[in-house]
Amino acid sequence: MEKYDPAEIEPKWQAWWKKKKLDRTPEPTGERPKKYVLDMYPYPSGAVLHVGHMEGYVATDVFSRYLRMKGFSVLHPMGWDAFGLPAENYAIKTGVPPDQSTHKNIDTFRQQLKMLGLSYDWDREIDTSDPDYYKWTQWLFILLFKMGLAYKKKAPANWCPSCETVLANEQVVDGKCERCGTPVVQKDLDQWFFKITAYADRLIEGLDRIDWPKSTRLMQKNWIGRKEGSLIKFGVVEVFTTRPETILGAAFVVLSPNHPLAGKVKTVTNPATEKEIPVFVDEYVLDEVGTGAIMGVPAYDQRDLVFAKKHNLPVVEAKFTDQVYGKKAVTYHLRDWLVSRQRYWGAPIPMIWCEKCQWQPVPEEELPVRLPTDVDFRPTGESPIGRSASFQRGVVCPNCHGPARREVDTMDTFVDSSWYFLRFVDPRNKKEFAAKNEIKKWLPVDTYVGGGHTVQHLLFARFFEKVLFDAGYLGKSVGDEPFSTLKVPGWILGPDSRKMSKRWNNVITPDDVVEQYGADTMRLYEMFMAPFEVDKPWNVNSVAGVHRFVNRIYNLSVQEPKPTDDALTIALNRLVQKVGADIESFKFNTAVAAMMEFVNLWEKSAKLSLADREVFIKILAPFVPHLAQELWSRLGRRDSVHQQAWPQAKAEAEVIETVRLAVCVNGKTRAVLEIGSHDKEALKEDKVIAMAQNQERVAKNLAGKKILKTVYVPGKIINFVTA
Ligand code: ANZ
Ligand code: ZN
Repeated sequence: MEKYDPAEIEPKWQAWWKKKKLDRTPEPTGERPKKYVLDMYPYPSGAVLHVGHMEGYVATDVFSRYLRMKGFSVLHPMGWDAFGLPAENYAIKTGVPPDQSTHKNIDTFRQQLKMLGLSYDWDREIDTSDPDYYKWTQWLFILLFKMGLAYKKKAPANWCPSCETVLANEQVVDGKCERCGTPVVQKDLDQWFFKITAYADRLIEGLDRIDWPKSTRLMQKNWIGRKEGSLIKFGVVEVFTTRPETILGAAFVVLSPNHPLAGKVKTVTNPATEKEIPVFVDEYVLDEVGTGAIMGVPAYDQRDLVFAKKHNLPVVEAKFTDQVYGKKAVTYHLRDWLVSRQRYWGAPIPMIWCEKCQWQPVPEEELPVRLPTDVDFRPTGESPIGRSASFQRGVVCPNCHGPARREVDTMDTFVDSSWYFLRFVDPRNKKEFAAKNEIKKWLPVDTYVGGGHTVQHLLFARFFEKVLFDAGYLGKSVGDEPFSTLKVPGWILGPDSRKMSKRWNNVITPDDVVEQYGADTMRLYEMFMAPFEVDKPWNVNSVAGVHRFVNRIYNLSVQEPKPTDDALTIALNRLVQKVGADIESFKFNTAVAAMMEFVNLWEKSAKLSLADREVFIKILAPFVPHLAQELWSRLGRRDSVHQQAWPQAKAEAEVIETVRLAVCVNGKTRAVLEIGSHDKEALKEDKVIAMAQNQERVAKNLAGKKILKTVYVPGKIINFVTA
């Protein structure tokens, strides 16, 4: 027999599946209900995907293959989050247009995913930088504009001096640009915003209706930061407080450094005591909370007490008052989403400025507004598209047909990803972003898998879903939450337990692993290494161990089939149950461990029938699809193992047969023994005889007699012949 050779069998079966169009999405029906299993689509950067990126992709593949075998129609698509700064920065450095470098990267990523045998429906592939896609991103922008949810205003914006662009609040981490780490400064700029704050309460309320990790839901809730309290005027300064009853003790007012009145007002009146109190400016008062101004109540608020001590301010103890000053108010940490970017490689904002008619949306029939190619990418703080000669040619106001100018900013790439899951249900539609019946058929996404993006993508996508729901594009059955279940994979760390990075020289690529061991080993190892949600280092020895396991399966499978022994029958039945349940709850590692235990037993007994081999191969199929297909075909099957039904586990009692033994004394039945067929120990001859002699009626009949002969016919009878 030849050796297990993944380099030969993996491409062979991939080609066969492709020819058979196995990964096409079948129509859901009453008997074959839908499941939508989605990965967070990747950003095709210049680097290759490393093994850490693959964990989620392998998990959704195992899950999707399992669901298909369970009789579901599974939508499992893949695409590219293709716009974004790195491609543009690369263009600035090298002169290679972003369009070219991005598509080269996409080709590399696609090839890497295909190499792993991931069962995506490639007919549905989408690319957000394709005009057929961003036409609809622009259309959605206009929809929001028409709904009063998109507006332009001059506002202090987060500005990254290095990237030379504005950033959303969500892209500023600890005061620094999330991408390059440069401290962010505030700059007054005219910017487009989406009114996500109008959905703040619904974004909180919906969190109770989705099956997401608790920590993710909590982080979203805190980010939205709803607080109930009062707005109270201390002269010209309005403060926000959650404890209005403490106002008698308010001994000073503090403004945030960016408050418009900071440094301008020195003293105000406490409306409850009518006393003059001083006004300070300090960083402990945050811009984004309430009004950016507080009343300092050092007797009851710890932060205020610290501040008062530092500045030698009085600590006034006063009784709580129930008199009402000011008005009840709810404040949020969430701010409207700043979506305009002064960069090139994104979807142009489809708006036209006319002095007379102000902002007008580009008429739908003129979409997409294409990205011009006659552009010098170098960032100057103004949008590079502003320097295109072609972009403004012949532009007139859609309303009065007078002279007008296009908006030259592009959209934040998070706008592209806020609706891509909707496009997958109908990716080639030329007339709508997706047909209503396709939306109804597939949404919501049943299982969404990916890491990070807690308060960016995952919040923005929920916002879009609510807007589209309100606009009538999603029916009641779809609802206004896009992702029913969210699973977040842990990080795969380098062998040195550090985050994989070029800097540490600890990056492991799937390409190298596949070359050494094959895709099936790589897949199985990633599922085996640790629980899905936890961070875990790559372990070179464990990969080799998993590879030996795969080899053992291959070698066992070419042995002569024999009737399965009872112990193995029971173990296999348990395996069917366990692996199914574990896949459903994303406990892939324990599923693989159970398969290993089974293989140990199989090796020991070497007795597994043809039918039971088929069962075992079916269980392997979601994890090691190529090997399973190979073994399946070696059993003489001409069809695909991936189109078989998942085996049905039997109740334990049905699997364990009972061996009934008549116990006779001199040919007369005196008792019947019942022993489980799996209990090999109890079925041994000496054990059976001892048990038989101990039966009450047998013992009575044997009392005082000498046993001349004991006849034992396994599975049938024991006869004691006495003198
Ligand atoms: C007076 C007061 C008295 C307050 C008291 C609290 C306790 P929590 O409590 O976390 O929900 N606050 C208001 N705006 C702020 C800002 N921009 N930056 C920092 N702190 C701000 O937060 C609400 C409280 O945080 C508010 O109620 C206010 O202090 C403070 F015994 O007002 B309180
Ligand atoms: Zn006009």
